[in-house]
Parts: sequence; C-alpha cells; structure tokens
Amino acid sequence: MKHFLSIKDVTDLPQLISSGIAAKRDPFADQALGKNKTIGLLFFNSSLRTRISTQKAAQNLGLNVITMNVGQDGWGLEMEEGVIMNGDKAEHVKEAAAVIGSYCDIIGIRSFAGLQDRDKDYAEIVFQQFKKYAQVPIINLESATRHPLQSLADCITIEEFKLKKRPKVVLTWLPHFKALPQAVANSFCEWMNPMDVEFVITHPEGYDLSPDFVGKGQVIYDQDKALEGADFVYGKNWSSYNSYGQVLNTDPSWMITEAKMALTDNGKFMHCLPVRRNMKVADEVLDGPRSLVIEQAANREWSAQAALKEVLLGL
Ligand code: AN0
Ligand code: CP
Repeated sequence: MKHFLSIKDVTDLPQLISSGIAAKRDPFADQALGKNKTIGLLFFNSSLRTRISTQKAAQNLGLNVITMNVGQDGWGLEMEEGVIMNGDKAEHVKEAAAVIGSYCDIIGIRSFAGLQDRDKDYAEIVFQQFKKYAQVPIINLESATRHPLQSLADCITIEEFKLKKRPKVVLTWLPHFKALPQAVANSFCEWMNPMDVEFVITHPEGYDLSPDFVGKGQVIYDQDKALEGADFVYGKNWSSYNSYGQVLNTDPSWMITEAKMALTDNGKFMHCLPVRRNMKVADEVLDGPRSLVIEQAANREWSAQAALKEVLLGL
C-alpha cells in the first residue's frame, strides 16, 4: 500500500514532476486507472484549491469522488486511545476510519495544526490514526506539518518557469496578524532540498523552522539581502515554531512590494493562496506580470493527478 503523506513517499521526484506535466498535456490518458474505484476527501478545515483540484484530478483518472466536511458535518471524532468518551466527541476514529475505509479505496485528509501543543501537532495523530485504522492509502491534503500536494505543484511551476538551469529560490516569511501553521513552509523546504536550486529562507528572528525541514536551506535574516538575485520569491506567513504558535512580529516592512521585487533578478512571485492583499503582498505585485499565483494554483490539479496516479498504481 502506497500512501502520499510527505516527500518520503516519493521514490523519483523528477519522474513525479514529469508525470504532472504529462497530465497537464493529456489529462484523460489514464482514465481507466481509477474506473470503479472511489476516493473519499475528508476536510476538517476550509479549502478552495485543494478540494476542487483534487476532485478534478480524481475525475480525470476515472475515480468516483465523495467529499465530506467532516469537521462540520460529521460526528466529532475522538483521536486518543483508551479515553472515556464523556466529552463532546461522539465517535472514535477507530470506527470512523474503518467504516470510511470500507467505502473508499483511497482517503484524502485535510487536518490543520491546532497551534497549541507542538508535540501533539508534530506527531500528526489524525494521519497516524487514519493510516492505522482505515487500511487504505491515505493522501495528505495538508496536515499539521506538511502540504505535499502544494509543494509538488510548486516544483512543477518552478520547472515550467525557470530560465536558468539552477535558479535561486527564496522562501520569505510575510507579515500577518493571525497565527498560521508552518505546514506550507515546512513542506516547501522539504521539497526544495532535493531540487537543483539555490535555496534561501528569510524570516525575522524567532521564526526559524524546524531544522528537520530546513535541511540545506540557507537562512538569511535580512530580507533585502536574501532577495538579491532571486529568480523565484515564494511568500508565506507562519507562526513561530520555537515559541510555538505565537505571532511575534507583524512588521509591515516584510510585505512583498514592487520595490522588494526590484532587488531580484527579474524574479517571479509565488504564493500557495489564499493571500491577504496589501497585508502580505501588495496589489502591484499580485496584479503585475511577476505573479505566478494563478498558474501555480492551476498546477494543483496536475500535482494531485500525478500523486493519485502513483497511489492507484500501488493499489
Ligand atoms: C492555511 C495555512 O497557512 O496553512 C492554508 C494554506 C494553503 N492558510 C490559512 O489558513 C489562511
Ligand atoms: N493552497 C491551498 O491549499 O489552498 P486551499 O486552502 O484553498 O485548499
């Protein structure tokens, strides 16, 4: 059984990127692969892109799709073992996952970090429990610590738009007043590490990501210096990992503007979306020719299709 939970489940990254690009050129080539099979997409949190692109990719592969907002419409699910269920959770994941696994050949799950307890979030209990009790392959639609379908779409986008053999890619923290997870940033680091890119990460002091994800990424705390000569600027806000889940800084000078982009080598701007305009990124960048955000989001369909194809081949 082949899960798709992180880059650790990928055996050949260049091949997976090529598979996504091939799906974009010929979306229905593998229609027979998913015929008479069902994927269940379970959302504990909101989504626009992940929900629609994964559904579309699954349909391109001939799969039947069932989508459920479990966080809203389902019974509250208890994830811990051996507890007395006298609280607000009506059902245990042991039964829920086993039942959903009996209806579906593949299960996709979105479950964000709670940002209260680092050990608990980083243990990925929701995914571990579904993996254990559903007995079918699990796809990560953004977990507490990772968003691999986003990262694969980001890799596809960089491959498509790069003008140099080894482009400079800068992940920059962006200001925001709300606490957001580290998942997108963690995952982006994890996927940039094996890519043939010069990878730089910039953020204010106190926003260091877990070294397990940073890997070979070069951390430069001065954003202007980090942006020098960049070919791709990848913006994202995240809350602190060390002071877990806290907002330590909202300095507006970290917002990406045309003046910031002028420091790059005619660089392109990327963001996973949703993005708050003129808080994280200025209108002038998002509405200008440097923005790749729509192309990047469109590639979510092809990253999902490449990942689902791998999982279907391993059934
Ligand atoms: C989420 C996050 O930062 O993880 C989802 C991004 C794809 N973003 C928000 O909650 C705004
Ligand atoms: N980028 C992304 O995952 O978007 P959604 O949260 O809308 O799915």
